[in-house]
Amino acid sequence: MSGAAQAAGRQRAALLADALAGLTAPRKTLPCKWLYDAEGARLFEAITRLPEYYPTRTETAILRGGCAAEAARLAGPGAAVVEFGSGSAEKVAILLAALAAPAAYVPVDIAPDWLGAAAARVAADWPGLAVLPVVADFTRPFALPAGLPAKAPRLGFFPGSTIGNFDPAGAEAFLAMARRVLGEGARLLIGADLVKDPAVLEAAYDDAAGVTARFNLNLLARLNRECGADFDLSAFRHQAVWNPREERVEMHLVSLRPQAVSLAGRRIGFAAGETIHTENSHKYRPEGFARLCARGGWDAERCWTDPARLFSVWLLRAG
Ligand code: AVJ
Repeated sequence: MSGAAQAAGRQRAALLADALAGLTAPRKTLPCKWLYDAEGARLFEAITRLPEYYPTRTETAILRGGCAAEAARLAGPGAAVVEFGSGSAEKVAILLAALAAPAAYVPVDIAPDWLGAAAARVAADWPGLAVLPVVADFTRPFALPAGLPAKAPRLGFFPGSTIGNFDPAGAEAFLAMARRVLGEGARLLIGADLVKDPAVLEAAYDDAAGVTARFNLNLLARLNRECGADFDLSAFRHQAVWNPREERVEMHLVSLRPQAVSLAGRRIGFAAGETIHTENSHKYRPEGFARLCARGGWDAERCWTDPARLFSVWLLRAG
């Protein structure tokens, strides 16, 4: 079997194990990382262009509106940029353009094929930049590539408010891990979505065109495709709710009727109205985010927001 086929088989086995654990628990859940197969990644790109989904365009405007330039000035010349969960690696172009003679770009992503494609694009656009991709789960400690110039100032990059997918303890653990991986004197440029009117938040995660609904339901289609499950997609509906106590938007899939689904020889029963919890997207208040960063070993050096205070971008310095 080819390496790619083996990797795909391992992925399917891990997906099935997570699905069996999550769907037989008293409160059904599926980990949000499984939302991003090829179809899920395509739907997420479509989400970032929706009128209701403000985070991507707001963060991009903040980066362009002086934030990237100031972060680049503070990081200094010859920096090595390490991006956690690089995906399509579009926003990093703004940062690379602002930096004086960046030494290296290290995109870290769990999906080897996208990582290779994104790395090749960046390498073609930035002649002379050492592009050193790392295939790794960025939520766990990993080694920086051996070819990284030892004296290059390290600048981590974690845009998109992806940190919001962690619960508070997981977010702190991620920050502490990033601090250890990047080392003494490092900086981290990180996006964090802000608490706001629940109507704005719920619309951003339940758009009128139904793209986010398709994104969420694709998780069940994926279990049908890859694990031989028999979910009837028309018997579930997408739900996005603001949880004010936890200050997060939750995505669920609601069973529209009593039903049973089969997965790997198991029968999984659903009551009418029972949900599968598929994603948390935590929102922050600036004071709370600064405290979270401090617990993870980082000092807030700068914070930028847009005029409507929808989104924030932070430059952190290793404490
Ligand atoms: C990619 C995790 C930042 O939480 O806003 C978008 C994912 N989910 N719409 C987010 C997502 C539904 C997104 N992140």
